[in-house]
Amino acid sequence: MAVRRPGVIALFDVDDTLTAPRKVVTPEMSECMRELRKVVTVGIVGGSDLTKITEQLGKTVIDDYDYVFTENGLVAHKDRTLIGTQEFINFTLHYIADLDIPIKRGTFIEFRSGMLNVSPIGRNCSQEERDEFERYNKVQNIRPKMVSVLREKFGHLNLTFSIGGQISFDVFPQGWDKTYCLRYLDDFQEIHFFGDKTYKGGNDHEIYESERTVGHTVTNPEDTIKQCTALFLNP
Ligand code: M1P
Repeated sequence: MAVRRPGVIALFDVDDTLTAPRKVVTPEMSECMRELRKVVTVGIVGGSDLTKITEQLGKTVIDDYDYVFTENGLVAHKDRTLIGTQEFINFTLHYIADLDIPIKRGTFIEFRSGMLNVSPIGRNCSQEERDEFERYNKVQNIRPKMVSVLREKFGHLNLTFSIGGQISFDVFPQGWDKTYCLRYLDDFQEIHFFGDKTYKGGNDHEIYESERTVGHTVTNPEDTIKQCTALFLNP
């Protein structure tokens, strides 16, 4: 019996690599993968979700590969078990379920392009409830406490937790913060950034601190006008 080579993984795209685009895997390819798995760890990484990948690679796909990364790894299975984001979501929803706060509404986790937005009260709350939560949070520190638990538990995922707005915080891969937009501004030698949450952990922090920007902390829109006037309009 062949011994698997330690530390070696063969990771495969799906369309046009394991199957014809959107088509079902051939018996020959399945057999090849079975043989390969005897000598190295084997994984797949596809942009589609698990339903579509299952249609192509078969109902037993999570049994047939050591790693199955669907949605580019947003949903990850290792040895049949969900790891990563899904584990994060399950843990976070349990945490919110156990939270003793006066009001909870729906949509506690919102999927956005490139980030998750987590709200202990739920994004379906009314404006009044939102204002109330903001006041409550300032005293009870619900968001910072929750972030510190999640950071501790999921440190290995290299996530950034960014507290902005009133009722939520954003979670995204490191580097996918507001500095991401700077790659489109290579033509500018001087980039001024204005934001209120420029402190560590705030969602303006990274771009405010960036070497490529001159950072300005503002306290509210009136302050923004004041600072802009002093800097650009009536220097
Ligand atoms: O722009 C700041 C934040 O605004 C919203 O926060 P909240 O709903 O908590 O007030 C969210 O869109 C959040 O993602 C964003 O960072």
